[in-house]
Amino acid sequence: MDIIYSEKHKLRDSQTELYGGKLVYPHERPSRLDYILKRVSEVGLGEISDPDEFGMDPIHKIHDLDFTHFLQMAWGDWQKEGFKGEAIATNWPARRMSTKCPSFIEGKLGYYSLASETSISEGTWEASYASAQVALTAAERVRNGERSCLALCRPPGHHATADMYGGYCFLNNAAISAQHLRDTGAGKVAVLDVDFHHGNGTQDIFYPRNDILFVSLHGDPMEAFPYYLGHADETGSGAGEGYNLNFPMPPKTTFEVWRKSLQKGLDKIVEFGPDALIVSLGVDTFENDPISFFKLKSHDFFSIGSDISEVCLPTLFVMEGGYDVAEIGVNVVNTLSGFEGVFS
Ligand code: OKP
Ligand code: ZN
Repeated sequence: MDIIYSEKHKLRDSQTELYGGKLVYPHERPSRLDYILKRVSEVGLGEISDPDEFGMDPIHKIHDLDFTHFLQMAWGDWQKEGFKGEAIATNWPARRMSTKCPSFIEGKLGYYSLASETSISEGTWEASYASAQVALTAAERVRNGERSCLALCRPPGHHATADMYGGYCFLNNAAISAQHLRDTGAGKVAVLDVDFHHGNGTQDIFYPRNDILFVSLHGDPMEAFPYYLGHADETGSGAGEGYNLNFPMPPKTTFEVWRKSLQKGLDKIVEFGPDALIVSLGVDTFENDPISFFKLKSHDFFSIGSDISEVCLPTLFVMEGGYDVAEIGVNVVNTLSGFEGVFS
């Protein structure tokens, strides 16, 4: 399987995540991709290429102009005020408050975010932009007839909405590539999100639409981030009714149980009959993931890959989460090896 990768992900190396009331070195860190690349070369998964340049146009098919402008300016605006740490949102337009966008950077951070754990730091925009180009390049490979391609995106994207960042995400790489496939000939696209966390951004972006099906398997939002979206009764709006499918699952869910949801999700995708499949690939369902609560084992990821391959669709894998850094390479590559029919 071909792999698209940009060194520019390293430009995002935030030093602070607000976690358990402390500022810790972020779970979403550059070494995640080093471990994936190491495993890719150990098993000879495929050839690694740099992304091509698609510019801002495909990004603006998904994200608002004022939001991407904010992301580009935020670190500079924050520094200009003389703040010493990284840019962290500490206030939001909560229930019954005004949704007018403030002019001061501290107000803007809350306006354009959905959570506080994700600091904006130097290079965050440049890495996020490169991450989207990686996804677009991989989408082009699949469009041009490759059976599958892996977009080694970092930062991840599935929590980002049209106008909000958070949950370690800034630009929604899966949504950008789904829309790109639509705009270049695909009539219907399915997005299957197997990351531990609900893909609230992708759901929100495509919620009113019937040309892009969104299916997500995740920790029940009653007990897991992003908390305020991802319930089973969220099925789409208007013309999009019936084109959003959530499988929230409880703490300690095993692969045996998780796989039954996967099968139902895949059945729905087959029934939908898309021209391409995008997999938001998070491996934070792993039993030792430090911030998640499912119990999947490393060998289970082979089966995830082979189950997905059985729907026989051109498939774009877009990297999302996975925070047991030492095992992330094995878990990602097992998934892709299973997809390719290689079990070892
Ligand atoms: C990003 B992705 C845990 C809080 C978690 C952010 C999690 C972001 C996950 N107590 N906060 O979906 O892997
Ligand atoms: Zn996740």
